[in-house]
Amino acid sequence: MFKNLAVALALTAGLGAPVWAASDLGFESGDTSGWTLSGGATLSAVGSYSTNVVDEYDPGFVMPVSLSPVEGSQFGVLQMGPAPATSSLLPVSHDSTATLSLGAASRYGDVLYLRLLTADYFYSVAPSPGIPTYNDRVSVVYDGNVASPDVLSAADILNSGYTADSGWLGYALRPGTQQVSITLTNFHDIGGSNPPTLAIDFSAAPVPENSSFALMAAGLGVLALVGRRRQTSRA
Ligand SMILES: [Ca+2]
Ligand SMILES: [Ca+2]
Repeated sequence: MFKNLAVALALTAGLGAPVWAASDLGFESGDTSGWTLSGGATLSAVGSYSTNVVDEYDPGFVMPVSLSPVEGSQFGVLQMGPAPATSSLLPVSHDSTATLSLGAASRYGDVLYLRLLTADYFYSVAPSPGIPTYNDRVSVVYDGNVASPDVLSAADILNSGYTADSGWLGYALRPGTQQVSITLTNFHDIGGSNPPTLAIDFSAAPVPENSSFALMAAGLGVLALVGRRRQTSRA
């Protein structure tokens, strides 16, 4: 019995080290090291972020937003690279991508938070009900599985009212996820660009502390001991 208890304690002792399984996603280190950027994307770790979201096609629209982290004291702000020049009257698109390989695979209960800021109402509302194809959007691909991304678009924001801010939306990370790739897509034409901005944060599933494991293991040990004594007294 004591041998079993010693093995159980030895096993649980090793669980103490990485408390947050995928903490780099929460930007708590205060930097963006580990992320790979493409398409001219810029990514900043910040404690707060304030801006006015504007719309070139609706000069009367100015929406101040002020963001705070969902979890911890830092979050990420992903912004588009410059829009390539175009003389097109029809919308053309460009992408900016940020990719992170997690240090430890995600676990059940881990949540990725995204908050999309975009006022690309021109393509969304005219003609009603809009041209969804041309919506500025963000798509998230897990472990290279491009067939099933999570997608959030300007139309999703518009559908919830006349706002340019999606609010923080949580996406359950699939257990075992080791790579997250986030792509912002901006549609623009000769009239303007109106690029989207994305805030990113993360909350990890709580991990039982070492002392809880030790208590649990000790409790199991007592139960085993009681069981053995009962067997012995019967014999
Ligand atoms: Ca955070
Ligand atoms: Ca746009």
